[in-house]
Amino acid sequence: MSPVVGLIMGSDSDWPVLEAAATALDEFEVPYEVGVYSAHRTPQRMLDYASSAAGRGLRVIIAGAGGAAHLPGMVASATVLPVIGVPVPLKYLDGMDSLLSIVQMPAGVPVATVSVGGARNAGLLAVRILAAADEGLRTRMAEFQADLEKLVLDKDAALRS
Ligand code: RP5
Repeated sequence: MSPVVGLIMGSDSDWPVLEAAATALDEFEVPYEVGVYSAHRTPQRMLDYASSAAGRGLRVIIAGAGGAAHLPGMVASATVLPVIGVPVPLKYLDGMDSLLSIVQMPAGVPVATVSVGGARNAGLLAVRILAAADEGLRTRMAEFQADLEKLVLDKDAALRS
């Protein structure tokens, strides 16, 4: 199946964090593509990717980057697709630099920012965005949420017993 989610990152060093988004997409059998597109090191390649994404059939882009994390915002500026930004924590500043670089977008150019290192939620949010127009995915998301609830209730029961 052709990919509907673009899962991109500023460096291959971001992959250990971004992999959790891929796992979430796999769980819902959502086809995606993966790639490294650096806002600073390969700016034209990044812009080409963003501007061609919708035409190639992508429907959501997940973009992760760390430090001066300009990738999600720059991609959002060059596509009409929803962009989910994942702040990748690096060695210094505990990911605060990544978070603030991604979350503080100017009005008119939205990026849906998840928590620092929150790639799993980025994958799940991409599924929800797709599910808005896909009843099958909506059903599976409802089942996923029911499973989450059951997990908590089971733990609660175990604690009380
Ligand atoms: C950012 O610079 C990347 O997203 C990565 O988080 C960070 C460091 O990249 P490398 O020096 O590990 O390639 O653009």
